[in-house]
Amino acid sequence: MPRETIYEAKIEYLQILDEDGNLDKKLAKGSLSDEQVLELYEQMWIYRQFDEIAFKLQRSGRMGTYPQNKGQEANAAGSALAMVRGTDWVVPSYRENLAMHMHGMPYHHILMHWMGDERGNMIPDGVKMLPLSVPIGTHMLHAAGIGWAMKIRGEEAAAITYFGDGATSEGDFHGAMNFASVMQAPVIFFCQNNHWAISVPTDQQMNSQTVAQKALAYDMPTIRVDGNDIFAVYLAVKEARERAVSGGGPSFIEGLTYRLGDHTTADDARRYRDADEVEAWAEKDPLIRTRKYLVSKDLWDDEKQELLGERATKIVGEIVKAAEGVREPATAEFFDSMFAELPRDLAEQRDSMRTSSIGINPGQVGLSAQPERV
Ligand SMILES: Cc1ncc(C[n+]2csc(CCOP(=O)(O)OP(=O)(O)O)c2C)c(N)n1
Ligand SMILES: [Mg+2]
Repeated sequence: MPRETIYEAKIEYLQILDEDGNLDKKLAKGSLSDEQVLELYEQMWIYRQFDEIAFKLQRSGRMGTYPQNKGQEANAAGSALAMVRGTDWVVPSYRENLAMHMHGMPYHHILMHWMGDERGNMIPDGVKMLPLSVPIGTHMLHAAGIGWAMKIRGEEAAAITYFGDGATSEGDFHGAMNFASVMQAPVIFFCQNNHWAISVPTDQQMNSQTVAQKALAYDMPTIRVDGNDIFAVYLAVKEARERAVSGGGPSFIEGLTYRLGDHTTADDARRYRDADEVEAWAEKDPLIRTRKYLVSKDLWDDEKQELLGERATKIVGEIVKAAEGVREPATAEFFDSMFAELPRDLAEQRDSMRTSSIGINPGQVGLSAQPERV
């Protein structure tokens, strides 16, 4: 009778660009070219200004709650570049605005979403993306389904879905992982481990040393990368995509990063986080290290930085103008965004401008009339 080890596993950690901007040339093979690094630096920098302005819009009463992405830009940028725009599907949470933008979602749509305008969730033609998901851990199932559909259709494409460390404690996460694994669907599960799920730190959220190891249960290739390192993120996603489109099934990537801002504008992280911890992670900022790298290669200088700053201010100003300048929606329009073809009961509600609960009681006031004041 045997009593022996029948399964052993290791989790790989990948860092190519350290926080001082030093690159491991050997590991960087197959990763980003100089042009791509420049592109990602500019994208991340412009995004950072967008994020800052979005925060200010909320603070000045011009927008609703907003979750800042500050500090997590490398995860979004590196992964987005490794996926093929218009071919691959992006199934986001709410901390990958830059990835959404790089795959064709206009920034002003993202602001409109947080301003409460449903039209912000409309995906432009040709853009393969689902609307950003605020419910935690629900949307990975959709990505698994999309991946399965692509496999059935024989498309040479993959889906990437993003979620936080906290989301991996949800049941639907495991449902999606299992399904994608059983179906060998071309899906990349990308966990942005930013160390916190609102006020709950990862070590209280789960009793796993890494998030990456959760994928072992589904026999998925899995890796933890430095999520503030665009080289590592890009390479890991590129390899996972190559595997997915050549029939190798799903992969898992844990991008280790840190949320430098509050959870959302409705939060004050100083109440539960040490200033020292935030300070230590601020030094690992993806923008700072990318810039150091570019400067060390003579690809960047103060003058270029100033020009980028001016460009970013102009671009973000136009984004805000576009979001605030959209025409007021007509009341009936909120029926338009959810279905390609409106179900009969909703069509009736739209035509009568009554919600079903109001509509079934003729004595009640419908939306088209002003309620009487009592
Ligand atoms: C289904 C569901 N439960 C609870 C919440 C409330 N909620 C919003 S964000 C959050 C924490 C998410 O943490 P994590 O997955 O690590 O993502 P992060 O915000 O850190 O990016 C929770 C519990 C929600 N939005 N949806
Ligand atoms: Mg988190």
